[in-house]
Amino acid sequence: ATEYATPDLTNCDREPIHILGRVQSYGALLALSSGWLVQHASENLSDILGITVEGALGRRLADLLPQDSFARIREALRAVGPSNPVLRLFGIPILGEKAGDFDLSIHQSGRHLIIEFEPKGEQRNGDPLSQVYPYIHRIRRTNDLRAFTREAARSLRALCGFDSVMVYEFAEDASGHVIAEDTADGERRYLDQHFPASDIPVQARVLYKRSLLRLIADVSDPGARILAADSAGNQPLDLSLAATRAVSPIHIEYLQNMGIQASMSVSIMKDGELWGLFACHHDEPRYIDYELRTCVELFAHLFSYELGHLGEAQKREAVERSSQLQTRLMASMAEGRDLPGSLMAVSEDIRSVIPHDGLIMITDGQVSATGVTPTEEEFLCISRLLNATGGSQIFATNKLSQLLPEAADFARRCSGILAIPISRMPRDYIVLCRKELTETVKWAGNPNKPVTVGPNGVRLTPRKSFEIWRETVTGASAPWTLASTHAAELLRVVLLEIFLKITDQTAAERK
Ligand code: BLA
Repeated sequence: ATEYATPDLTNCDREPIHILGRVQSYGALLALSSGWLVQHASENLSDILGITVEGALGRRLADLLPQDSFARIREALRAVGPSNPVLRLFGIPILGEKAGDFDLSIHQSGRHLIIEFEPKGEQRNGDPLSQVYPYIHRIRRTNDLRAFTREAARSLRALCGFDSVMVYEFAEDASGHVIAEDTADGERRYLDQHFPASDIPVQARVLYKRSLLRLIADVSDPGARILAADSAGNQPLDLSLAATRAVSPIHIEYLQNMGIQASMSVSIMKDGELWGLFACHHDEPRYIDYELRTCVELFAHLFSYELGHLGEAQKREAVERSSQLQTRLMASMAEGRDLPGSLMAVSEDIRSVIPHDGLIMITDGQVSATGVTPTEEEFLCISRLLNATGGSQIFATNKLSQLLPEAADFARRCSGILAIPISRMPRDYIVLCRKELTETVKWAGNPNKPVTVGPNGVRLTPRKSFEIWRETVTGASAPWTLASTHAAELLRVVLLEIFLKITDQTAAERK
């Protein structure tokens, strides 16, 4: 068996969260051998199904469940396969001491078939499934990421009834950022806050690509151990896809320090990668049944699909905007302005396509600037770096001082540059500058809110997380996204064309 270190705050990435051997109290778990014999059972089996663990281990499933229910499970299992790993059955009647309807989640885990049972929740008002499409249509009417995610947070909160729903977007370095928030009391909690990569460690991010939703219904729930029959061997069960999996105690402490009692998160995927999460908080314990969770998952799935579409639409819009930019530049030059003058005149348009804090342009050794930029002297230092790196391609960095130690002195004003070569002459560039990220982002959480702190101390509080994130981004600007470098490439082509026209014109005038 693999050896795992005891998890602590320094080795979060190594906590084996998929084999912790516990379920949450809201569901019971059985693991069966290929011959339908019960090999593992969670200790709360009698609370949930009215069957004792001793009475279940080593028995056949068919002997434990009503014939009809067993038949439905066996029938449904035909649909399970690699492309459809988790089977869901809603409202299966089970007789006996705990008689009632149950929601079941069934999947294969290594040699075992895992079946989880959750008593069906109380009758809900309305039908959440009927709401999913109307919500998605509403989201579709928005056309920028902010409005899009805000609408999604609002819809998801209406669907799941949690006190607060956030949209958390991962950055390239796996840190994250709350880009939308919708709360029951309208109070802002974490909107615009950044958190370090370690708050959602790598093994969790990998797992969340396979298993899209987790509900932590009550942070004070001790959960139930999973016990094994003597014949089961001592390999722990892989619970990666288990709906009732109990989560990392370190994370539980984080949630307790946040002052919330229930948390649910749902993966948001884009281009096959984990783009972000819906993070839902509740100030009281909150359980929603598997069928409603499936509805939430479906919503997130459709949202992910729409997010992909939004990305495509934004790319088309960037092309459109750069052609408008070309028209505007040409018009400005036709009015008799030179290129630097014209570019300064359209700098706002450039900013709407590629967000930046300042713009510097160097042509024929002449420097012009607008916005927050390095000084001319500092810029000469940067241009030496640019000239040394070749020159006909877009060049972007969000940590200038790593390449240019002198830049540490003016990092606050300019940590990131995106340089666009603008003629076929070397050494002519437009350089877009970005301030250090920490200059633009401040802690916005309520400073007066009392924090209760658990055994691992303040490290597991959002405020401390924010400070740790700040340390990791000292000397860095917001990264240049793929969309930005793409737009810069379009701008480069536009400018090249303008240059060609100017050269043609001057040649014609000379004749
Ligand atoms: C998991 N951490 C998570 C999850 C979230 C966060 C959303 C998914 C589980 C869930 O739904 O609750 C983090 N939640 C946040 C953040 C916000 C939020 C940033 O609401 C911001 C508003 N966490 C730490 C440290 C460690 C750590 C220092 O802060 C490790 C030492 C671990 N977080 C950790 C682990 C998991 C986790 C191990 C996985 C839990 C699991 O699925 O078992």
